[in-house]
Amino acid sequence: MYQLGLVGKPNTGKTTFFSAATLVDAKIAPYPFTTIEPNKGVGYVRVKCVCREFEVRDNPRNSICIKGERFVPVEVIDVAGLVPDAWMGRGLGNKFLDELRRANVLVHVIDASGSTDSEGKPVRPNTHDPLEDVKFLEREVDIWMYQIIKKDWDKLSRSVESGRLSLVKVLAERLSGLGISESHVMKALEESGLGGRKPSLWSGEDLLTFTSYVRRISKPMIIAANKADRDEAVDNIKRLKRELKDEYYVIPTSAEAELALRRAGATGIIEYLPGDGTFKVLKEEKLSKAQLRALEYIEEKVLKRWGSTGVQEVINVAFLKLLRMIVVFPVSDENSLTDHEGRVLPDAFLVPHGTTVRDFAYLIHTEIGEKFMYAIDVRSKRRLPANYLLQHRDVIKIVVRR
Ligand SMILES: Nc1nc2c(ncn2[C@@H]2O[C@H](COP(=O)(O)OP(=O)(O)OP(=O)(O)O)[C@@H](O)[C@H]2O)c(=O)[nH]1
Ligand SMILES: [Mg+2]
Repeated sequence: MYQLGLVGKPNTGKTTFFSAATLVDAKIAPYPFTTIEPNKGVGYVRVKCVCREFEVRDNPRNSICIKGERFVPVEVIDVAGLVPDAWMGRGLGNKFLDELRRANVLVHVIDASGSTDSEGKPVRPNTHDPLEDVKFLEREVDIWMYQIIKKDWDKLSRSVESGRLSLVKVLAERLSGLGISESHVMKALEESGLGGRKPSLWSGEDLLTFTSYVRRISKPMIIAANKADRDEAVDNIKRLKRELKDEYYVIPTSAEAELALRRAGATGIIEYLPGDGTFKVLKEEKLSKAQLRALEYIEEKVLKRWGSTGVQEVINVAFLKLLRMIVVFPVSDENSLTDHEGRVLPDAFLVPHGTTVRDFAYLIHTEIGEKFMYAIDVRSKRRLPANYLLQHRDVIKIVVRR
């Protein structure tokens, strides 16, 4: 399963975001370092299902369909907070970043209300500039990677220059523990312009430049401007969006609001679909005065102000825009849209853009890949060649040799 990692300084709402996205209970508290061991759970990318278009009732297996919206699972991991100079051992250090090795995308959760200092201690709202947190986190992650690369760099660069080892292979091997591949390294060498330069001539600065490229390529990041329900966050979010527009998607979020709505939704007191801009109270009599007030607050300060709580949007933008992934619906029968067991539209798979139908066949099962003959586009009933590039929300049938 693809994985999304939540990062940031302590006390910004990472665990609240995690719980809101996964409905897994985890400790949330208004002080730093509440989380020490990582939390893991399943969250969802939300896409329009194809069931309504095909006018069928589906029986999803690997995903969930609610009111024509398909929720495709992704793993969410929430780690401890990171403080400036964690790489030197401050706070909890940066060892726990190793937990993010499998993360395909990072969500930097910041406190947009400016009410926590650089270490996550509560301060008066708007006395800390959240923009600073963005730069600090990039640096901490860079140094974490840099330390891994620079170990016996001299020895490594000599073996590269003597022709015994290839630079790409050496770097990829060094970084493989962080989930970084040869293609990530190749891209970073190319984009940084360092590919043509002898490794023994790389300065410390060059190494850091390379690290920063490889970080952006292998762990792309999106910003959740959290605590957006607080009035102090409003101007900050405008400024963050403006200042960071060339580098980041900045999405206002209220993780706390999302958690409250999801929990109320799970008990059936309200009807709420993650990502929606509205909710409906179903059992008003079950709501306490405090709960009613909380719902009014959410309506006023979050939904009317921002359109949604932002949590679902963050997950969607992370996978569908930043990683440019698509969702594909495979079926075994192009007429009934079922699998072998008669389930209608059973699966929805998240795959990288650029996936061909043959790649997709291999993703489903090696044997299906090996026996692949052609595919059928269920909408047009046309045959698709092996190198057809899958499109978002394609429904396909794969035909294999017997
Ligand atoms: N107003 C507001 N408060 C929030 C929001 N999200 C989280 N909080 C509060 O922020 C505090 C910290 O939340 P956590 O989720 O524990 O933060 P964390 O980033 O996981 O903290 P560490 O585990 O210590 O790194 C708690 O008091 C939350 O209730 C939000 O959207 N709005
Ligand atoms: Mg936490």
